[in-house]
Amino acid sequence: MHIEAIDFYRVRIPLVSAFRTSFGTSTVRETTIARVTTADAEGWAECAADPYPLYSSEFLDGSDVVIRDHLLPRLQALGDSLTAERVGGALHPVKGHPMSKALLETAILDAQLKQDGVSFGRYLGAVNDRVPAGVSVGIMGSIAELLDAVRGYLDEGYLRIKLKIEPGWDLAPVRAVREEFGPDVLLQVDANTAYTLADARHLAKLDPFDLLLMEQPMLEDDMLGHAALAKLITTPICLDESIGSARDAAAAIALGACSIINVKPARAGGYLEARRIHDVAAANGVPVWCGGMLETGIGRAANVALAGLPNFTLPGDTSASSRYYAHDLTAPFVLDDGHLAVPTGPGIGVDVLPEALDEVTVSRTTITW
Ligand code: NPG
Repeated sequence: MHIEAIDFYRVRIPLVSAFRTSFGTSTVRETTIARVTTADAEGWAECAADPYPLYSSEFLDGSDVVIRDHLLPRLQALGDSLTAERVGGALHPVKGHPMSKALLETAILDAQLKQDGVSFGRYLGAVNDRVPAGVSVGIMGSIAELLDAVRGYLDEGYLRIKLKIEPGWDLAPVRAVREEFGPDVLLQVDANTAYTLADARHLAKLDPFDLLLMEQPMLEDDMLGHAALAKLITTPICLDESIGSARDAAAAIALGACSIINVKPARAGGYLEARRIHDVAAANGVPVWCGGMLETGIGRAANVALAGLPNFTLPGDTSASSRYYAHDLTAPFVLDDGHLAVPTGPGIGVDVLPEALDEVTVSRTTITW
């Protein structure tokens, strides 16, 4: 592939409501959007890194530097032999930085697929043309506020509710949601690493609430801790932050550290490794679901395509655009009977709206190849 230029847009997009997790509160989504230009196509992707290294060690300013000084030169060295499938190998010598690598690989893959007239879904192996949508509900100031939010999402048609939890906001919100909305609501919790094994007895108190899963209760490198916790509680453990590769997935499954995996392409360095995680999990009979990082329509489109693969058997954090944004950067993703449609056009299958992008762009850098 012959790349002519890559543009990087730093954008700041207001969220429709504040989103609080155990690692911080966001009111604005700040991220980097990349556009790869070739003679025949434009490829788009979105970086999942936040301005602060709180979810993972990556953060946006660091991502700018690693892309400019360490990743792009390695891709430029490939010349016209560059393909999306070669990105991972070319960037492998650079340790870490999966979100920055994913940004480049995904934008290049989008351009390549648009040139070839193939959709992300077809390329990745999606078998479903629509995917069930769940929603992630942040930590709130009160139980009443939480119940209002959950009621609103259920009324919109969301098929699964995920509650963010942390010490001090766990049993009470789960109990309240179960009492208010009954046992049939698909319900799960996400701790974003906020607990330790010393909390096992407390976390076991969630067992009677028949949760689908408990996501990432402990630190990302604590595979043995998760394996120990899995023996002490009956709620299935799902790993997110811990799973950066198919090898991590294989190790976690073999150790008994999880029985479900949240697949986030950005955390794994891109959609190709994300597909390998899916495949390893499928081979071991471990279901997966697609996570979210507050993506705009650009990242959401590719996630929805991935979520169409056969072993994505649980509803993902693939919510409608309106969950986060009043004005998305693409035509909005909308819920239809609790589902989102997998885009069918070439590449990510959605167009970026130039005026919407202009509106939220705070700076732009162009790299000519
Ligand atoms: O629906 O896009 C979404 C967000 C789902 O809760 C969600 N994401 O820990 O998984 C997470 C969390 C997150 C958001 C993590 C932003 C990092 C950044």
